[in-house]
Amino acid sequence: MAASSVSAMSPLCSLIAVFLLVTRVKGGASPPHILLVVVDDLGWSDVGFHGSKIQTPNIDKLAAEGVVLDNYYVLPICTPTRSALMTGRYPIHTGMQHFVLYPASPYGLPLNFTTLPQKLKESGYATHMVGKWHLGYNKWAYTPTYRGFDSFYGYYNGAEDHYTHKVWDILDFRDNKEAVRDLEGRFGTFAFAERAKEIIKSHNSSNPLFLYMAFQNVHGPVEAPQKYTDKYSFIEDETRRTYAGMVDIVDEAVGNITEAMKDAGLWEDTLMVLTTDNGGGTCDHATSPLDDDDLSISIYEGIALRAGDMKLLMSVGNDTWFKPPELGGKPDKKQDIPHGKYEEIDWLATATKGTGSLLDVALYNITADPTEHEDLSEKLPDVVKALQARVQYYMKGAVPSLYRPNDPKAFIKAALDGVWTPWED
Ligand SMILES: [Ca+2]
Repeated sequence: MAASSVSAMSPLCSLIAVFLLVTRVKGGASPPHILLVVVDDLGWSDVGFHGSKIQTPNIDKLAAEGVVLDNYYVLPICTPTRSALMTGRYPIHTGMQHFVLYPASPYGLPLNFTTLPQKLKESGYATHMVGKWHLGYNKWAYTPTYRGFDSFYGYYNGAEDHYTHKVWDILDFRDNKEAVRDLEGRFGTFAFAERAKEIIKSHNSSNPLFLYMAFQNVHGPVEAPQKYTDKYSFIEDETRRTYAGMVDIVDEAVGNITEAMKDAGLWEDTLMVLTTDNGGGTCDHATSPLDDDDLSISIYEGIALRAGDMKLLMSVGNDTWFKPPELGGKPDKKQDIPHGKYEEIDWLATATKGTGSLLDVALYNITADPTEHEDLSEKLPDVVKALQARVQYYMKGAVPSLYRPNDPKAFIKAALDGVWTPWED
């Protein structure tokens, strides 16, 4: 199979995530303020309004007042899903479909794609980003303040120590372009919430505000101040208990930020969206719908396409997931593909290797059969055909992955500067 179509396969795979939308926008001509909150790797069952014992009163209140989307789809890992969020495009169309960017990855979200903050700036928005970028920084042109954000306070990579702000033992923290070297010991989420409050407080309310809050919580490393973990002493597993504390912290931050918007008189004209980027990172003891190690970062579903009640899967691992145990399937319901075993470019080849075979097609009525046990592909061939045609439509525009291996020069520059920094300019 040609590289381009191979690359096109996996990024359509999906996971169900936590999402809620709160709109209090009054009628009128001026555009609303937008607060876009991404909670990294937040698990499905780890919020109060989904029945968790982890306390998320602020998020629960927003859910009660807003719209909860219980069933929607995202990409399975950080960089691809964030590239989609910033461009509105499938990663197969931007070249960002490969795994996540590493600190020395010599590429990023291609500069020819317009980003969400760039479009909002055209509409008169003040645009601010706080938190995790993870869309490239090999050159300054790839960094947030060159991609549509008026200001940036956060880190370029995928995750760092929450207290030292180091990735692979080197600092990764910026205030716009300047390295921030005095935050040692301060838990990142507190600093992010503080900056958000400052942005909100100093915003001129006659202009629309776009604030992209990309929390590191609840992504690993699993760390939290004891004050927050002590509330969860009933959780025996220490990692899970600490993770619960991390969720608690981010809920508190959401509460503080929304409160700041109320104090500043912005809230009544604000569209707020809260989502996770890829669902629960089970390796960090979050929960995911299928509750299995590393599932959140797998390409488990191959191609998934949803239209109305129907969901089409193509090229998925043909193990036993499509045959539940009560019908004779094995209890180990799937063959997951640990992310470390991905081929560098060719995800489908990896999938084939990992699973032994691929199931060509499966079709489910998600409304009637939410756990996807009854494959309707033989009963409804016309639906399969229509959805396959749609997949082909998307795949026509697919481009090869931009993946390139780590560049040693990135490490040299970072070591010299004492901070991860663009190294190709
Ligand atoms: Ca993530």
